[in-house]
Amino acid sequence: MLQFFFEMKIRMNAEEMLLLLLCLNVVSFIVIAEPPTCPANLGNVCSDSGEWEGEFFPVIPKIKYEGPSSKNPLAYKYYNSEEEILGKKMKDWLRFSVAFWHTFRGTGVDIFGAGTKNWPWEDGTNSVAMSKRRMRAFFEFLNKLGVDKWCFHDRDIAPDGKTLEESNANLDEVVALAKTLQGTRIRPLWGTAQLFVHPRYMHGGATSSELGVYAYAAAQVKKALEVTHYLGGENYVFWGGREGYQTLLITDMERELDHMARFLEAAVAYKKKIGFNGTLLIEPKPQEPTKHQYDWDAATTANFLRKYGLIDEFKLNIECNHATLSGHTCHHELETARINGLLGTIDANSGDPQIGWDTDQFLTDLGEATMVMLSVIKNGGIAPGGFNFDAKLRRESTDVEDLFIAHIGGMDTMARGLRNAAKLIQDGSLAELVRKRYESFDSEIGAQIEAGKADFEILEKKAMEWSDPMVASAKQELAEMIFQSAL
Ligand code: XLS
Ligand code: NI
Ligand code: NI
Repeated sequence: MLQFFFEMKIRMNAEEMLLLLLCLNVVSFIVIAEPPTCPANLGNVCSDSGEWEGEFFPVIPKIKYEGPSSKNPLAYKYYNSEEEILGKKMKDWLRFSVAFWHTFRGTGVDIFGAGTKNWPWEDGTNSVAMSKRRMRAFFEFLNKLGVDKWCFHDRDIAPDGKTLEESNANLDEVVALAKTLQGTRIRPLWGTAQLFVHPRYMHGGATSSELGVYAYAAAQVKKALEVTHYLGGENYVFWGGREGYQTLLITDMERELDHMARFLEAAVAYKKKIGFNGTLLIEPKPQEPTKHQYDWDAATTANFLRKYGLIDEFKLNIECNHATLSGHTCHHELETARINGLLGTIDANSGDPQIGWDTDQFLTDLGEATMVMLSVIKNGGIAPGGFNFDAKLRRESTDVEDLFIAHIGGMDTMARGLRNAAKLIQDGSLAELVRKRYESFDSEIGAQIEAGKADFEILEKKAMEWSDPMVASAKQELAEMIFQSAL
């Protein structure tokens, strides 16, 4: 190789040499971008077949609660499913769900590099047989974790076919197996259609400029609603993967939004037609993949639903990482949804304050988890919604046990959040601070204002009578001190 470069150097000028090196670099990128193949040391166990002998996770025990003093990474320290907190079992407050796409389709790929995970059950293909084997691994994972809900996109559980009919048939085959594996205990928290990976969706699905794509997306959602219903799913989520724009110079925003509303109306009608009683939800996100996603945040989405008369047919799926991308906190988005009667379900994850995209990390911040649980408790719980771990292992975490550790950590964080929030509510000092802050409105004239009976003339008369009002301290630092003491 060195000799080769030496000879070439004589014949090439510097520019040509640079070009050659760049080409070689590109080639190496292409090589590393190959999908991971079956690890060589697994012999014939790893083939394009649904067969698999024995357990997928033989060294992982059923995960149990061992309490806060446990040092066992494969045990819950705070999540004790049957324990009652504020009159409800922890499992009923939290209603955990595993996201099929991240946990079982995440390869660790990023824009600079290939996948890093070599899960033993993967054979490098995207066949129906592989999908079925993966589904069996997934249900063993759920059972060992003790989680009884899951979320999926149609296309991450079964491969696209050459035609829509073939894709539907693939989905039916995998869904039939999932239905058996679910048994009587496990059900989807929600299903959804993946309307963003395939190139046909490059301009969007419901907001695509192409009529044929709109129809294709409708057919895909129709099928996804059917299979979610068939599996006993409790909800159905619309995340507008590419429902947005890159530039308004070529976008008829008004027309696209009208189309999206028509699409959702048709989904409501079809849901009713097939007798699916699950909740329909929209998952807001401000940007990524498009520069501007139409379902920017909870308030924008609520306005959209109101404008088009869909407000009683939908709720929101709030994702914490999307909340921070939109410049809000997760707590803000949950409260906005809650006070609008739209708090449906939660994608429990978190972003990175220094990275400006959807890093989908497991939530491990106790303060954040406590804030989240304060909203959930105020809402009286979120059933039939739940906490879906829309979160993935970091690219550098490559052991099978990391899949368990990540979920255990995420569940324990939410469980601690619940315990802390309950402590704060039982203690009552925070609520007392808030009560006192607004107590001037607990008066006759305050009641008149809140009932919409105080016009400007009445208020002017009062203002003159009272003269300049005394304004009390907000006590923010005291509130923060009380909050911290519960963590
Ligand atoms: C992507 C979204 C997605 C939805 C489901 O950012 O979070 O994963 O939850 O389509
Ligand atoms: Ni999500
Ligand atoms: Ni996300």
